[in-house]
Amino acid sequence: MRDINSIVDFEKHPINDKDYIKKCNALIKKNSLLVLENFLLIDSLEKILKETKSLEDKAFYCDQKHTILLNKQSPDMDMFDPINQLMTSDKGCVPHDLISEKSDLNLLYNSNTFKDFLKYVLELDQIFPYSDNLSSINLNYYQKGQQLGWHFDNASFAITLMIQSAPLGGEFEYISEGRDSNNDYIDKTLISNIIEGKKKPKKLDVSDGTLILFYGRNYLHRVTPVESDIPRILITLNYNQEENIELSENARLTFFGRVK
Ligand SMILES: O=C(O)CCC(=O)C(=O)O
Ligand SMILES: [Fe+2]
Repeated sequence: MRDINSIVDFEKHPINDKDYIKKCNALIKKNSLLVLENFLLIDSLEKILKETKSLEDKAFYCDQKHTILLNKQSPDMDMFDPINQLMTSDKGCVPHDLISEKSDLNLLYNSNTFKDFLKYVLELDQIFPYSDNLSSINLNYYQKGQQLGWHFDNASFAITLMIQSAPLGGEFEYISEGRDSNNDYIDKTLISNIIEGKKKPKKLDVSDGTLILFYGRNYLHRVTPVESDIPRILITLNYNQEENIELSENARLTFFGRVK
């Protein structure tokens, strides 16, 4: 029987150990993101890679322009206002309902050990899956030339698993300041400088099997266009702080091409 012990490398990442959890909590508080390299055991990483490859032809490729707040452009606002400028995203996505129930991804996503680790590290009371059948686990494919434009997430935290990084391009870039969504604050000058390329963002070099936790609602981030023939494949594990939440129909149509 496979369980979380066949998926996570507990020697490197003892996610059920109090001291390790405390260390991870301190790190994410300090850096605004937590990078756990070699989180997946090699066997599990290979199994998941095979699975993502077998589902690749089912991916829906969005070709949408959006603002950094993931909205449509407003005709009532200056087109050059950084929160009204359009960004391009054209990655592909396979939604949750196409992933096998027996997949390591479902085992990990539903594991109480993993969920408890996330709750303690992110200081959340509870976390729940999405109640629609598409949004909880997503396989993301970035083919040559494809990207995810600058944005802030709608969700307060994001959890990603790198399955196949691109040899060229497809880099995760971010800044760890610029917005305080609780206080409705956005630093437009900083954001404009980043979007225009006048100020350099931070860059993460992410290796295969790495788990990343970050506060994507407050930190502007993007994935640069992939430049290699080998696609970038990344999984997002999506939870909510409340029960019975569905991703909006509009977002489902945009990212999955269908609502159910
Ligand atoms: O692909 C990534 O590394 C980031 C994904 C992301 O930012 C998102 O799905 O909102
Ligand atoms: Fe994001």
